[in-house]
Amino acid sequence: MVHFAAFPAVMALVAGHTLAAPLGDWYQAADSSVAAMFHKRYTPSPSDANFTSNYPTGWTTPTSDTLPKAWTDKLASIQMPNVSVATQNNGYPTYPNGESGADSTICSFTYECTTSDDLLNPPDGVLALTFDDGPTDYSEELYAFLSQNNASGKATHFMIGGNILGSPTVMQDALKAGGHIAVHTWSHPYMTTLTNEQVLGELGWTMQIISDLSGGRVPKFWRPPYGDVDNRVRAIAKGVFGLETVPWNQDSADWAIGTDAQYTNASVEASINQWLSGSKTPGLCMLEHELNANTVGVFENVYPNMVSNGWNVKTVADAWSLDWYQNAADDTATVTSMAIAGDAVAQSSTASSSSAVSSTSASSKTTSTAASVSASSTSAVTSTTASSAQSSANASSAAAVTSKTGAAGRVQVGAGWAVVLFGAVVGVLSI
Ligand SMILES: *[C@@H]1O[C@H](CO)[C@@H](O)[C@H](O)[C@H]1NC(C)=O
Ligand SMILES: *[C@@H]1O[C@H](CO)[C@@H](O)[C@H](O)[C@H]1NC(C)=O
Ligand SMILES: *[C@@H]1O[C@H](CO)[C@@H](O)[C@H](O)[C@H]1NC(C)=O
Ligand SMILES: *[C@@H]1O[C@H](CO)[C@@H](O)[C@H](O)[C@H]1NC(C)=O
Ligand SMILES: CC(=O)N[C@H]1CO[C@H](CO)[C@@H](O)[C@@H]1O
Repeated sequence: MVHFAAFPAVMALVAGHTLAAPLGDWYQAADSSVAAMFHKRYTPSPSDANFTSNYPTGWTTPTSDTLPKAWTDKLASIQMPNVSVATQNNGYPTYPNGESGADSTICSFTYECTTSDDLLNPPDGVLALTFDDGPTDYSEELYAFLSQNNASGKATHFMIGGNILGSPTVMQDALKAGGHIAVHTWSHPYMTTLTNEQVLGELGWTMQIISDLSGGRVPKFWRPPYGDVDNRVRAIAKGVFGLETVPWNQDSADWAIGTDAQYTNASVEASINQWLSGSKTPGLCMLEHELNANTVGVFENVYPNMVSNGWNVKTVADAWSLDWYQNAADDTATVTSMAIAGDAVAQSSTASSSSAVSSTSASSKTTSTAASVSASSTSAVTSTTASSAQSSANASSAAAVTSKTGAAGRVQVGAGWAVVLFGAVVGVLSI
C-alpha cells in the first residue's frame, strides 16, 4: 500500500541533499506546488529493493486510497463538462440516454470529434514520431536503431506506467539516449469508461513514476489508449495535470500485425510508405508502437523513407514548438519550479505555447486557477465543432481503423499482455 503521508516535506528536503537523482538533480522547492502534486519523497531508484512498493500495483487502475490529497483537491476545484462515464461496446464508448459520442459536449475521438487543444495535425512537412506502449522487451532494439540514425532525440515515447514499473531502467535508457518521455496511462484502459478518480490515478501515477526516474521532469503530453478520450477525460488531464492530449492523424495499424490477418509487415509498410510519399499538408502524426518485433521492424524499414521523402522528423513537443516537459525544456535543461495545472498551464491552452516554464509561482492560487481552468475548458468545448470539421477527414481514417477493425482485438492483446507483465512483477511486489 502506498502512503503519501509517510513522506513529509522535510524528509524530501533532507533526502534531496543526500541521494543523487539518477538523471540530474531535483530543483523543486519543497513548498512549491509541483512538489505538492508530485512528491519528491526520497528518490526511488530502480535498484532499491523496495522500488515497486513506492507505487500502486502495475497494470491495474490505481485505487482511490493511492491518490494523494493534492490530486483529489485539484480535481474538486476544476469545472467538469457534463459528460457521463461511458461503457464499452466493441471499441465504441456508449453514453447514457442515447447521447452520441460525436456530440460537441462529449467530443469522443473514437467518433471523429477533436478539439482545438488536441495535438494531431502537425505543421506542414513535420512528422511527429511517436512510439506507444513502452518500455517493452523490444524497446532497446528500437533505441539502438534510433541512436544509430541520430534520431533518439526525435522520438516521443508514450509509456505505460505499469511497464515502467517493471522495466524502469529501460525507460531511463530512452531518456539518457535523448528521447522524449510522455504518458500512456498506468494500465492502458479505455479511459472514458473510468470514474474521475480512476482517470486521476491512471494519469497521475504514470506522471509520478516518470518524474521520479527523470530527475523531476513532469510530463506535458499524454496519448489516450485506443484513442479513447472525451471532454471529461480531457478536462481532468489538462485541468488537474496540465497534460496536452495527443491523438493521431494516421494509424499505422502496426499493432494489429499478427492478430488480424488483414495486417502484415508488408501491408503496414505499404500504407506508411504511401503516406510518406504523399501530401505534406498537414504534417503526419502517426500511431506507431515499441510493442514487439513486428512494430519495431516495420519502423526500421520505413524510417529511411521518412528521411528520403524530406519529412522533418521531430518529437511531439518539437513538432508543435513546445517544451518537452512542463518544468524543463528537454532532457538536459534545468528543471524549474512551477505550478502544475495552475495559471500558466491554463493560459497556455489559449495562448498556445509553453510559457509554463517561465512561471515560477510557488504558492497555489486557488481562486484564479479555478477560474482560468474553467475558462479554458469552456473554450475547448465551444471550439469543438469548427476544429472537428477541419480535421475530421484525417481523424476519421484513423478512428475508423481503430474502432472498426482494431479495438476489439486490441482489448485481447492488451489484457493478455497485462497478465504476462503482471506475473513477472508480482513476485517482488510488497503492496
Ligand atoms: C524504500 O526505502 C527507502 C530507503 O530505505 C525509504 O526511504 C522509503 O520510505 C521506502 N519506501 C517505502 C514505500 O517503503
Ligand atoms: C447533463 O446532460 C444530461 C443529458 O444530456 C441532461 O439531462 C442534464 O440536464 C445535463 N445537466 C446539466 C447540469 O446541464
Ligand atoms: C550520425 O552523426 C554522426 C556524427 O555527426 C555522423 O558521423 C553519422 O554519419 C550520422 N549517422 C547518420 C545515419 O546520419
Ligand atoms: C515481421 O518482421 C519482423 C522483423 O522485422 C519479424 O520478426 C517478423 O517475423 C515478421 N512477421 C512476419 C509475420 O513475417
Ligand atoms: C482535412 C485534412 O486535414 N485533410 C488532409 C488529410 O491528410 C492528407 C494527407 O495524408 C491531406 O492530403 C489532406 O489534406
